[in-house]
Amino acid sequence: MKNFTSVKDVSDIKYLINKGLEFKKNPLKNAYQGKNKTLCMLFMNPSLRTRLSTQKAAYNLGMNVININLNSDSWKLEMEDGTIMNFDTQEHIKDAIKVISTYCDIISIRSFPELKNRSIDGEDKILKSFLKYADIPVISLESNTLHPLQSLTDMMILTEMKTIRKPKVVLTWAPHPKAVPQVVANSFAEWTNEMDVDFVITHPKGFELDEQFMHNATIEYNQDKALENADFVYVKSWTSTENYGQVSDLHSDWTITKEKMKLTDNAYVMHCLPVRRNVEVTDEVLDHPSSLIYHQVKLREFAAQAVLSEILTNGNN
Ligand code: AN0
Ligand code: CP
Repeated sequence: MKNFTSVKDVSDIKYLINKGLEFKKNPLKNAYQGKNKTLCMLFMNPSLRTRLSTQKAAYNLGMNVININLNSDSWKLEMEDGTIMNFDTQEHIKDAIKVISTYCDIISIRSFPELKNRSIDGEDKILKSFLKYADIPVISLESNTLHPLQSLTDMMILTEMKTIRKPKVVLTWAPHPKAVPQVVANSFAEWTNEMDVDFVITHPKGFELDEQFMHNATIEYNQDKALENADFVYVKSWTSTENYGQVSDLHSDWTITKEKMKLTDNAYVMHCLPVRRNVEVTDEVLDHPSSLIYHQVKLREFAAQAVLSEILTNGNN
């Protein structure tokens, strides 16, 4: 594996999931694999989990880490090719990427969508610039379109918590006071479609996700019906597709409550965090023993470690 930006970069998903679960058992089993190698972590947006877990994973492999908040710690970057740079931006992204490639061995980047124009966000221009100009492997820490480190973690959990029968996994939309990206939901769908599960997605009309990641998932507009007999309920808010980037109706009856969970088959609850408590999901659901939210946090470290270790092994092939 050279880059990690989508499930498409992974040739053997089961192998990568199991590699992550192996690191969970023994985080220091390859403690020197990354000795004298440097991971650069670039953030254009806030992060708590991705920053901590990826950095910790790199340390578990003996790597050095350089963390930069792009646009505040460095020069203001120009993203468009061919621009006459006599305005606000100070350095072209292609020069910045070449500089980082000179000093580091793996580059990782978080760049959220702007949520102004869905088709422009769908182009994932910043990540593509990294793939184009970097001379070293690239890892997405959540791009305009996908969040593969989160999704790999979530697939590790679906694997680890196997139910007796083929599990029913429900991805449900949830209310949020602000418009948030469709990225985590699309990414969860992209990966879950590779798993042997019964996959149902539920959301109000007008919140349709990206067709290219839906495959055979069942779309059910009635949340109660979708939740029936679920084994896993994955909760996430995402912006309306009809009114992209806007919150015109909170749909507060979509909050996941204890009553809604009674429709399921004692399902586990998952959320990537950060979560708006008592808006997306109630406290009693999030703090119930069947909530996996902190388990997801823990496994983020080992998902990132599996990815870094694979890239350290094969990234230059
Ligand atoms: C971000 C998102 O939905 O993409 C990050 C989640 C990992 N969340 C929010 O913006 C609240
Ligand atoms: N789940 C997740 O990626 O969290 P952060 O945005 O805090 O990194």
